[in-house]
Amino acid sequence: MATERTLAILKPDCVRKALVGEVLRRIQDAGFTLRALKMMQLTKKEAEGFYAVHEGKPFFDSLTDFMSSGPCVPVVLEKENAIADFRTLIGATDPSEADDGTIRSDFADSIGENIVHGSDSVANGKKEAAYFFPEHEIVANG
Ligand code: 3AN
Repeated sequence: MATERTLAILKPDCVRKALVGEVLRRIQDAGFTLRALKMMQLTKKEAEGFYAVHEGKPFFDSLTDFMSSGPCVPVVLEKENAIADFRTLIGATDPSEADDGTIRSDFADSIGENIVHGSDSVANGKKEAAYFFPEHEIVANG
């Protein structure tokens, strides 16, 4: 299997619930290596840019309000098969459908506020990582 990178975001609900440490612990216990990490607050415009593929959907406005409502923690993660393995670790978008023991099943309140984002393809992982981190802020080794 190929080594891949995924862009995770510990969303504003994760920060508000003081779950950043717990969620990072689970991510690292699952074998992911941290390549970049910071805390920042998206503007509404930046949230709209990040979720541009969802523009026009009924939840677009509430999603981008939520994502810009407080600090979040974007993280670049690396692992073999990172895209699929990360989505398995976090569980389904709707936490009520997420498998037991997944991050969303354990911590998320709703489909709108679901604790964590993970890229859905290698190509999107690259694009999303670049949305938050210039290349020199992504650490190659360690
Ligand atoms: P995922 O984050 O699991 O890849 P996407 O990409 O389909 O899910 O959706 C992006 C984000 O939009 C989700 N994380 C969720 O917060 C929000 N979202 C998706 N579908 C809905 C929905 N039906 N109602 C409210 N929010 C939604």
